[in-house]
Amino acid sequence: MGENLAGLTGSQTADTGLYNLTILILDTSLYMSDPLVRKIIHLDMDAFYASVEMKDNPDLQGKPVIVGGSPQSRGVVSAASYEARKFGIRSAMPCSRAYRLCPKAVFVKPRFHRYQEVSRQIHEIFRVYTDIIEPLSLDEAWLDVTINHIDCPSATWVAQRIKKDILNETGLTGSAGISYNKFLAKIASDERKPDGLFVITPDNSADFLREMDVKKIPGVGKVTNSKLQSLGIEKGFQLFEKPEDYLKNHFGKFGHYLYQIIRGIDHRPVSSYRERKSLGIENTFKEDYLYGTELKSELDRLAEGLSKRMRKKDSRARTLGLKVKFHDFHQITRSITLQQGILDDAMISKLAHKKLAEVTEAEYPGKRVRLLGLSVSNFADEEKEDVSLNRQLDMFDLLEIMGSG
Ligand code: DCP
Ligand code: MG
Repeated sequence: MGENLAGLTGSQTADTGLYNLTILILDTSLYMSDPLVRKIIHLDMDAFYASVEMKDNPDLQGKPVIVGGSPQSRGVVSAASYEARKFGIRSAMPCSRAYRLCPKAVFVKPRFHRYQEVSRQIHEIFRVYTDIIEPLSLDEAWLDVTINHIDCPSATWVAQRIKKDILNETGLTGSAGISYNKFLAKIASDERKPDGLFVITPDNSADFLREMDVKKIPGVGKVTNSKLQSLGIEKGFQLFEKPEDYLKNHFGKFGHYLYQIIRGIDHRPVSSYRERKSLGIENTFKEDYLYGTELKSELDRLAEGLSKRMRKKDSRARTLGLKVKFHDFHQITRSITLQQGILDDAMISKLAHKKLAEVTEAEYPGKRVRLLGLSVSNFADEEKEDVSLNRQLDMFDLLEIMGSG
């Protein structure tokens, strides 16, 4: 586990007299893997907003669903289900045009709170495997799994597990790209969408990049793409043939980036500095419990411990997370976010019991529980950071990062 990696996970043990409660403080910023042997996963959810809407409302299953403005409005499409894409509907297209392409499409208003909630749930799953997580947007993140919490040497296997966990816990599919750097992992995740998994290894990256359309390179937007086209560059091998000075003359600093990236060179670390901390507490029991008096008092104990810890740190959080590990090591997480106000002691206890009852009675009845965990996140004083979580990677980010690398 991460405890023996300096800076990866701070861990303290508080003796309560009866139980040893391990308090985890996730601080993810200090650890970085060797750039030459990295194992990176890029995970991108499929038709994210639309899939969440379809999951929450079974009437929408199998239909062309468009999340965005109404057909009469001047709004644009945020997300289109894969069924809607068959009609040529894409994100950022005016809703009026989407309606003309498919009049029977169902238009749904976005519910950002819900997407944030699902995004947090997915991040909880990521954290089971690694603390080095860099979100790019609500539905997309890079994970460095070179060293991971389950000590698994295969990043592909970890990606499969993550995809499975996401499906089990949210009912949604995502696509994973696996490679030895961020650029290649991101390109890879798009290769087999939806519900895809694609690996680019050091052995096959050169062949892959030769055949790739250069417009897929992150940072190559419409303008850069038409400039590349006017220079006769559409495929990777055509970009590869150009000398660095030629590319720098035409694209300035971005030319250096293009020169490097088409050779599969990208030393940017997965940097989790944007990730907000969460505060958690968990306990593995000496014996496995069925849902009942013992389990409820264990949860009370955890809730008390967490509240105490929050007071000490003066934390004001909005999201409560529950982790349950069953006797067969199957682990699930559930979270709940307050629309208004912050979590107080009574609320933590009430919500924790509500979620535990849902999980153990409704979802997994009769299963024995081995571990319970409670955590809080989404701290009130960090609200502004939501903007950075939502931001998309653009050319300026890339230039900045590549320039400093
Ligand atoms: N989004 C948006 N406006 C855009 C692009 C995206 O509001 N122009 C939102 C809605 C998407 C979410 O961000 O559901 C994730 O964006 P993606 O680009 O990952 O697209 P999807 O997840 O919808 O589809 P894909 O399966 O291609 O990843
Ligand atoms: Mg997506």
